[in-house]
Amino acid sequence: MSGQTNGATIQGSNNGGVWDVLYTFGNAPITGGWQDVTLSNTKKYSFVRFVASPSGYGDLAEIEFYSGTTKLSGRFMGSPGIWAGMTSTYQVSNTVDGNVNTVWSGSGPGSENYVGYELDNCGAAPDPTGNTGFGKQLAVVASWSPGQPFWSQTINVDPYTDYTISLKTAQLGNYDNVPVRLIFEVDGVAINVQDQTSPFGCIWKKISGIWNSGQKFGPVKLLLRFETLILQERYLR
Ligand SMILES: [Ca+2]
Repeated sequence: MSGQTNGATIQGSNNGGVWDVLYTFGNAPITGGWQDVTLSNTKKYSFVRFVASPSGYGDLAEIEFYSGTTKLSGRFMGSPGIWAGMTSTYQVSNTVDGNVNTVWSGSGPGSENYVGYELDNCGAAPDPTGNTGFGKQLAVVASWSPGQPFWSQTINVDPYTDYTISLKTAQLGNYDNVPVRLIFEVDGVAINVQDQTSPFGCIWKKISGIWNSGQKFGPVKLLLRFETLILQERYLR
């Protein structure tokens, strides 16, 4: 197994298509049992996987991914090829069945053999407090109903006053890279505080702007809604 592992990699991604190599296995002999590999990435990822070397078939008995001491979980992803078609013997899910005596082996050598996860909640859920700024954190689960408001609040304003309105946003999954635009409204009219979220999961982006109250005085309704931009994107193709 040692020779076949030489050149295997651990990779991370935030869209499931473009992958960064986080670790490359050398030719150190592997005598069986668990081998710990420490990853030095500081970038956060929503996908992680093991990819076989050019001569490798996978050949793993078990694999686990951790962030610190937290074992990561998510949607399991494994390559479909199975050695000699022995579905019940060498399937890729053997790598996560908790049994060190069951092994995965792909149908042929090379990087088409992979096993990993699309991680729940961005793996180690990203924490925006590392950024500058202050305020309460609001978690919103949005529906697939573009244009529908998903948050609103009535606030009291003074006339002809600048108000800074800002939020930080991240999608907790990849969602096929669908761009989403977040739009603030005041009393039903969109204001100039709006921008597109990152289409990639787990990437925080600040959306901020200044709204002048003009003649408005007293309570106004501040509302946040979103639009998906997939129709425009298709049109542009
Ligand atoms: Ca196993």
